[in-house]
Amino acid sequence: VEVTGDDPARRRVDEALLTVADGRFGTRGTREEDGTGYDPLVMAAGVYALPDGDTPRPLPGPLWYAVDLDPENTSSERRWLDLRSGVLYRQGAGPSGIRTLRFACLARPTTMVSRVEVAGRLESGDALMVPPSEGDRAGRGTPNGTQVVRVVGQGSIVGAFTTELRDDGGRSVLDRIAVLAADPRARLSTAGLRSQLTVVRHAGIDQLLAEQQQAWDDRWEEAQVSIDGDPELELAVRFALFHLMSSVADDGEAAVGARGLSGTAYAGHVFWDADVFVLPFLAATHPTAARAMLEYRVARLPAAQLRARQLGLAGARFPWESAADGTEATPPTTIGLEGAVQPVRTGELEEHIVADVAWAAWHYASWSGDRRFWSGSGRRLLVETARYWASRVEIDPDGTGHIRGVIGPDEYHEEVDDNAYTNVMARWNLRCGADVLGSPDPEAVRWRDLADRLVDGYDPRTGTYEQFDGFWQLERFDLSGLAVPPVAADVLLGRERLSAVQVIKQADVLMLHHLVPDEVVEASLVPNLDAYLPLTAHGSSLSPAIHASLLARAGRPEQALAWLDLAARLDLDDHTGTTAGGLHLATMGGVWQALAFGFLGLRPHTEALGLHPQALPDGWDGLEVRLRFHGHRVVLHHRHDHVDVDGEGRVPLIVAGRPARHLRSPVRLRRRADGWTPEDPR
Ligand code: IFM
Repeated sequence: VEVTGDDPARRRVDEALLTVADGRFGTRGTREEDGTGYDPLVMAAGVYALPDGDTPRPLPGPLWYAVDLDPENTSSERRWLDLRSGVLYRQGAGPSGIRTLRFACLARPTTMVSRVEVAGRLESGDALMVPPSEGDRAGRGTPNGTQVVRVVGQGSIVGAFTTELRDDGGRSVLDRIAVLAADPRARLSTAGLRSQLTVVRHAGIDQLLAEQQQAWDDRWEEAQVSIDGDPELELAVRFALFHLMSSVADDGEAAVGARGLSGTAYAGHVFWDADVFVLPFLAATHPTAARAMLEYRVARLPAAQLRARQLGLAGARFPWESAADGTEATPPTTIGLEGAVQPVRTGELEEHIVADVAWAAWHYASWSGDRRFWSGSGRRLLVETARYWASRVEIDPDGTGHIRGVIGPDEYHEEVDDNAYTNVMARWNLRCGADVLGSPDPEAVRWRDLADRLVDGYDPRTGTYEQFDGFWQLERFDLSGLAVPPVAADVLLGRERLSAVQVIKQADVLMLHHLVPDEVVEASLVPNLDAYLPLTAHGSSLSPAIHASLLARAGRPEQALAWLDLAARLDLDDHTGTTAGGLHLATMGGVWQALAFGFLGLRPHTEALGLHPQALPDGWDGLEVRLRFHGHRVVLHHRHDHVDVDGEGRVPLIVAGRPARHLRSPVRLRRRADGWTPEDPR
């Protein structure tokens, strides 16, 4: 992915696009010498500064790559991010002929490498480790000749580096290896850092570069996606996958903020974006990373239990926005367009996050077959979230169950009753929790009964779910007269007006068809797509890719492709004008889901991989997706009239149809009038 020149209007966007990260630390693609007018950032996953007002914000780390260079003429220089190796290159066009490379070692996370090469002389003192502008919270020193910088907030980040300067035929080459460490809760010592530095210095840049290439080769081998016949989309998809892989650690706990490690928008907080949008790609391609994401939730279960108790409820109430300690991190207010202070009610009311966390645990366990997780901390997540809903559901005198006063995924309508998404996800959570507890358990019996009583707004006459109680009574509004979606309808119409009309921010009812297709009425996808798509502003970046996935499943490939194109290029083209604040990781996860869950119709069943291939867009020659199911490698190649399922081992498959066929890979499925049929078993 290449950027040419230095367009001041695109600068911050380009910095986000050119981020290099290793799952623990991210470094935006700011140049070595860039200062004022740019937005440089080194960011550590899940590490925050002291709360600024009510909100913890990411603690900026030391700018380990900075070099004291004369400002370069950047108007026609080239920078490119090599997605195959995770290396950011720069080739200047000015007299110094500057060339640089930079990467975050995937093979040795927390180790960073840079090389700067210019005509003329550099001094080793030109290599800087610049503390972020955090005043007295940052310190620097040079114990034993190693430059060390420490930044302290709620947590802390320390960095140390070593440099090597040489002359290469009149050109100075400045190599630098830096190591960083972070702790979300404590002040770190630098002792471990120095020994790590000794080891990586001994390895040297060339070996680190070779390891980097190998580590990325291995990751792509597991996760590659190819779209034959549409190279532009293929590159955009790979760009998304690259950043998903870069943004999530694969051991310990992975706090995955809405913008990953590429920017500070949404204050680095963890939303359902992580559990529902990002996690599925990792569960299917690099399960240890998905597991680390769940460990983040598991470690914050006590905080969620405490919140439920404080609300007079049982179980666990996860925060809508989560930071280091697992308490609610949503800012209570924001400044609106006219400068007025507006309340933010999502932290109080967007409760579906509880079921979203449960769904992530179930989904990961189903894809990976990780039984230890499922019977240990996964079980605890499922049970405590179900317990929450059991205490939250109100039973009316007529025996029906209700969840009142919530915000659903459509945040344009606040404090609504019986939001279909929340109720159906709660119902799914109660049933799944009951399955985990087992039948003779009286609590499980009660949960099943509550689940059966919960209303879901389904109308069998129309085949649609009412998004919340009273939604169909709201004024009908012609969105097409306002602007072409995606559009921030709240900005154009104002919150008050929006709350009174049938305009929705993002997939809400339709998220059910996407996440829990067995929990909604069969064949209700099309009526709900037809009902809700015209009302959807796509004011959230989470929306387009999910619609692409559902349109593919509804057999409308060209319409699906239009939304997929938009989602895949959302950051590359800065469609929402917000990429400067960081990449939209949820959208990127949604892009993969549109291909895997949409066009290939994949879904995990307890013991088998579900497969329901859909029609591909005419312009594609084929779609190849690689993944793992229950530890076995699977390669799916869809070519319009047939699908090959290969890989290692004999993976059990359930191929959709009436009746569904139980098969094992490797197999070629041929499209016939009566559905997908195995061809000459191999
Ligand atoms: O989680 C999303 C939400 O669904 C819409 N507003 C932005 C959040 C963070 O991406």
